[in-house]
Amino acid sequence: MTGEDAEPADGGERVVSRRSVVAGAGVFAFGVGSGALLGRRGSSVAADPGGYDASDGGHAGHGGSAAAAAPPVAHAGPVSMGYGHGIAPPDTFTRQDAVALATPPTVDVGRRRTRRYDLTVTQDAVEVAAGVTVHAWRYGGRVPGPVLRATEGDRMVVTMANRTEHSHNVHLHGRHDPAMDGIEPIGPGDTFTYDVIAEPFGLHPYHCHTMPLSEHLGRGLYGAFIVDPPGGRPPAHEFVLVLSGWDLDGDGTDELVTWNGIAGAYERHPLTVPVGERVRLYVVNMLENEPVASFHLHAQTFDVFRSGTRLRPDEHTDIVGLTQAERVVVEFTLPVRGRYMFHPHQTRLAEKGSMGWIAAV
Ligand SMILES: [Cu+2]
Repeated sequence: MTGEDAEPADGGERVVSRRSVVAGAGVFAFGVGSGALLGRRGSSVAADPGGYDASDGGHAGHGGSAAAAAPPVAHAGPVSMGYGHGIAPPDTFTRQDAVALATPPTVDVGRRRTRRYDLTVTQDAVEVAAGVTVHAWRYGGRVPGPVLRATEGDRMVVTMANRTEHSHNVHLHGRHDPAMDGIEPIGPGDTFTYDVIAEPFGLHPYHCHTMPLSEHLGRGLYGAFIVDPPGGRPPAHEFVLVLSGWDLDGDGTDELVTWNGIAGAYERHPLTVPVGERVRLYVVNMLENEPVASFHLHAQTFDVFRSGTRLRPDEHTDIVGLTQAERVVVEFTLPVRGRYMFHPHQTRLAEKGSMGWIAAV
């Protein structure tokens, strides 16, 4: 994302449109207020034992063959995959899809400019785990929505065209004119443009703020908003991880808990980084139905920058708690080749699809 008026190029639309096609005829319709999000349960969980091979640190797969015999997920409960959770992503979900969802746009820091973002809202059938399709509301054709990124002081022009039959809006966290706070509903077919200055630097969420909020967030209207400090941050391999859930049956509990919207995304397709180089994760908790979650990394400790709003770490640990809408920037290096597990330490949540790997290669 460079140049004046740069667009948020993230490849997300290509990724999700393919998943929508896959959803196909198995989708069940449901009305607003009925609660249930679910399409159907799939007929198989076709695990990919080769989802991670060249750099698995010497371990033999991560449970792929065991999962091949697993029953359909979503309501079946966790299935043993050795040290995985047994919730498989859609069969069509590729490594490229997983990386695209986690990769933030790059921003050339240091000079003020205007950045424009398109957060058109659509209602789409989206396969979020193998054989599990939901009726999602999406910003920019993906869940989470596109990663908004700017340098502190940039002008951000965010256009939301509402292509659904329900009102929505875009509420940015951070600091701005209250007239641009995104709490006024934007009706079906209408368009609204938010015009704000990006501040303060840090990591913020954005989300729909239309009633009932639980449904508008639960159906997928949220995303990450990175504001870089004027001088930037040190070079690093950067990934965005948004934790959220899917309440498939409308009971107020998430049957699936996901990083970047897809159950098992990073168990099937580990994020890879070079040994010994700085890694920076932008971690946002958008779980709507859980009061608290966390980010825990195995086999290494990390610096925590709470909300990313200061340049000195607040703590050094291997787990950081995250209440609702709370977020952290974490930084670490992985000095030894191998796979490093990550998950919420609320293991009940990890077992619902939010176990993942970072592989140092
Ligand atoms: Cu909404």
